[in-house]
Amino acid sequence: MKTRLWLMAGVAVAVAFAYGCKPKGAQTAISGDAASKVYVAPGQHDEFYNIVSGGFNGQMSVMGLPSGRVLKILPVFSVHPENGWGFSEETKPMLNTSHGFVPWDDLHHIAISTTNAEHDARWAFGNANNTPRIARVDLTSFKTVEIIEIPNSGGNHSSPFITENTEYVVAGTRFSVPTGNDNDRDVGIDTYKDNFRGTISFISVDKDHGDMDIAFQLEAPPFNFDLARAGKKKSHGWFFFSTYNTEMAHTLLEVNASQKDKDFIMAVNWKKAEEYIAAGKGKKVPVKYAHNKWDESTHTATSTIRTEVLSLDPRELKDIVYFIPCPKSPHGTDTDPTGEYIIGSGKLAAIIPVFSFTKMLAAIEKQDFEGNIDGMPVLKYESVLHGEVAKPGLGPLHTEFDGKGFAYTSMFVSSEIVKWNIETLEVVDRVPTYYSVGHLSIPGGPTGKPHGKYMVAYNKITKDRYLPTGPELAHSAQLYDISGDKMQLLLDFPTIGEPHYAEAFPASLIKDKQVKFYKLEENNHPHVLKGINDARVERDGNKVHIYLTSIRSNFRPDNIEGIKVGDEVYFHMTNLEQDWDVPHGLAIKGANTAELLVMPGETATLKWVPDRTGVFPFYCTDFCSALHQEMQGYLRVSPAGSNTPLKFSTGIAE
Ligand code: K7E
Ligand code: CUA
Repeated sequence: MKTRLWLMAGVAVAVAFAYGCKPKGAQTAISGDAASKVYVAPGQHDEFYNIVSGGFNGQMSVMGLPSGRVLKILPVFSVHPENGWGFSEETKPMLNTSHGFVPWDDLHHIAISTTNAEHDARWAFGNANNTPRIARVDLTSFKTVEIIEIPNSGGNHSSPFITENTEYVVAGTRFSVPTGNDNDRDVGIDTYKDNFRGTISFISVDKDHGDMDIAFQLEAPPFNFDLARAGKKKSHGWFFFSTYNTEMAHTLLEVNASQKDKDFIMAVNWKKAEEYIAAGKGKKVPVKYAHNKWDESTHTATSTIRTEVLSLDPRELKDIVYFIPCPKSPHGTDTDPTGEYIIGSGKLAAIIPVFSFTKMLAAIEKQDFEGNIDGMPVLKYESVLHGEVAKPGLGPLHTEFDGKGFAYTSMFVSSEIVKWNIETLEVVDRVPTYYSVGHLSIPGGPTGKPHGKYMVAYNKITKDRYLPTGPELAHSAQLYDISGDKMQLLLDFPTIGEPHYAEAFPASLIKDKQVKFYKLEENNHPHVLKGINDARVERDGNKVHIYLTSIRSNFRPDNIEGIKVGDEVYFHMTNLEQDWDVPHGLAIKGANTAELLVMPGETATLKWVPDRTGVFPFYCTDFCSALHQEMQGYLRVSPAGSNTPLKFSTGIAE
C-alpha cells in the first residue's frame, strides 16, 4: 500500500514540473526515491519542527520537516487578526515600544534555546529589525511571551544569537546611530565618524523561566554589524560578529562601503566583559526602552518602560574586543560544531576564509597585531587563518554544518550550495538552488549537535517554480537530503512572508510537552468567569463591561440591551472549555478591530465603541460543534442619552 502511494506522489510531481517553463539547467527530475523521503503519510507526524522567520510579515511560521507542511503562523511583532494578537486589550501591551504601539516589524533570525550547545527547544527567539526588539516564544504554548526593546540600536539585524547555555541572547546594531540622551542624538549625519556608535547588547535569559533583561551594552565603532555567532565548546565565552562598512561611510554605501579589501569579524570575549561588569566598570546610561511580558496566569501582558542600561566601553576596558580582518563585506559569520572554526562569508569575496579559534588565542597571547582601532587590536589575517576555501562560487552568505565534518555554504549570486570539508577545505559537492539562496538550515545546524539528515535552502527568488500569483511570487524553501556524499534535492515548498533564517529540531523534544488548555481554576484574569452563573453586564459611567462565557455552543449573556452610542463596550470573554483544541471566537458587526480567538480556559477582552443605533449580531468564528452556527447573540444600541434599561439574557433561571 505504501509503495503505491509513493508512486502516486511521484506522478503528481512529474506532472507539476511538466507545466513549468524551465530555465537552462533547472532540475526537473525528482526520483520516486526522493518523493518517498519527504512523504509523510496521512495521520503521521513530521520528524522535525521547523521554526521559520517570516521576514517582512513580522511573524514566525511553524512547519514540519520533511513534509514542508505549515502548522501554524505564530504572531510575534505584527498584529494578527486571525487570533486578535495586537487587537485584544490583553495583547496590545506586547507591541508597546518607546515609540508607542508599533504593530509591525521585520523578523529575520530565529534562535532556539540550547543547553550545553544542544537544542533544548524551550524557547524560540526572534529579532525585530526595524524598531529594534527581541521576542521570546514559549514552545509549549507557541505563544510570544516576552518582547524587549533594544535601545541605542538601529536595524537590529545582527540578532538574536545565543550562547551555548542560552546565558545571553545577543543583538548587534546594523546601522550605527547617535546614542544617548534626546539632545545628544540631534546631530548632523555628516558627523557620522564622531557622533555615531555601534552597540552590541547582551541580554541575559533567566535559566528557569526565560525572562530577559539587558545585562550590558558594549560600545563599538560606527561599523555596520551584520550577523553573529557565539563560540561554543572550546570557544565558549566568545562571540563573533561580522562587520561591513568599516569604511564608516554614511552615503551611497553600495560603492562607499565596498572600498576596502577587508572588513572585520569582531571577536568579543564576553566572559571578560562579565568580569568588568562584576567589578563595577559598567556605566549607567539613561535610555528609554519597553519591556513587555505576557503573564500566563492573568492571560494579560504588561509593558514597562525602562530608563537605563549598563554600558561598557572596550576602548577603555582592555581585552574584550579584537578584530579579525575578513574579505570582503562579510555577511554571515558561523562557528562550526566543535567551536574551533569561524567562517566568514564575504559577499564580494572569491574565497571563503576559515579562521581558527586556537590560532586566534595564540595570536592574542603573542600580541601578533597589525594595528588597532581606537586602541582595540587588529589581528593579522594570516595568523588567525586556518585556510581558505578556493573557488567556492559567487556571493557566499551563510554556512551550516552537518556534524560529520562538512560545511554547507549558500552562494547567493551563483544560486548554489557548496559542500566542503572543514579540515581540508576541499569542495566536495555543489548543487543548484532555485534561485538566489539566502540562509541554509540544517536541524541542529548551528549547535554542537547537528542532525545531518536534511538541509533547507531559503531562496529569495522563485521565478518559475510555482503557479504564478500576480506581481508577487511565492518565496520558497528547498529541502535537500544530506545524509549521503551527494546532496539531493527532495522538495520545493512555498513559505509565508519572506523567510530568512529558520531553525529545526527533533519533534520529540517538545511534542509531548504541549499546553492543551488553560486550567480555569488557575486563571487569574481580573475579569475571569469561573462558570456560566457569573455571566453578566455592568455599566460604569459610559463604560459597559460584558462578562461573557463561551462553551459549546452558546454565549452567555446573549441578548444585551441598554448600550448607547458612544459607550465603550468591553467584552471580557472566558472560554469555559477544559479540553484540547476547542477555541471559541468572537466577532461583532462593525467593530473596528479584529476578532478574538480565545483558547480553552483563557479570558480575553475586545473593545467596541458602537457608532450608530441598531441591533448588532455577534457570533463565534471557529466552527466548534454541530451547533456552531447557533452560537450567536444580539446587541441593541440606543441613542446616546436614551433611557433604554440595561438588560441581558443568560438563559439561567434567577
Ligand atoms: Cu542573510 Cu537578514 Cu540573515 Cu536574510 S539575512 S538571507
Ligand atoms: Cu464556538 Cu463556534
